[in-house]
Amino acid sequence: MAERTFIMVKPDGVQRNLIGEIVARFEKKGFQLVGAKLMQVSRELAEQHYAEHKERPFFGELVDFITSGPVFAMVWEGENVIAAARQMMGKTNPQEAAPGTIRGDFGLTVGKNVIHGSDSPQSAKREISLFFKEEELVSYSKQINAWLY
Ligand code: IDP
Repeated sequence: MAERTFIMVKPDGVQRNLIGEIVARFEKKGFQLVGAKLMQVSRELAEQHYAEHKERPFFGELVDFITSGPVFAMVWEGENVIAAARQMMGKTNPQEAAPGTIRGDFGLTVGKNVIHGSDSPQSAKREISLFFKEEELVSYSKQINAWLY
């Protein structure tokens, strides 16, 4: 099975009407959407999602921000999608993210950097199962794959 990653348009991206722009970039690259939903993240889910940052001074802000409004959670599939998505997102701090990347094109500050994407196969697996039930993910094949692979 092709690699899968967890991608989330954060509350700032949803408020700024960037869902369509971000989905379009992943579609045009050739990746395949296998699950998506607009949702309100609970504090419990936010704390689980950001567990690795629990000891950081900005943990409270992180949880406040990700629960401040709806997010658009997605699972994308394709060859090397975990690393490719990180490249498409750009560096964590939008001020260091290259133009052409999502954070480079749409972000200004590290706290409101528009998008989250899993940083490894382990975190992809963990985050997908935190946000999605197995039956919410759809496996299917597309004819266009013959022109991509
Ligand atoms: P990533 O989102 O690029 O994987 P991480 O280091 O995992 O970056 O940090 C998670 C999120 O925490 C970032 O996307 C960013 O919004 C936020 N963050 C990271 N560093 C800081 C900081 O120094 N101050 C405030 N927020 C931060």
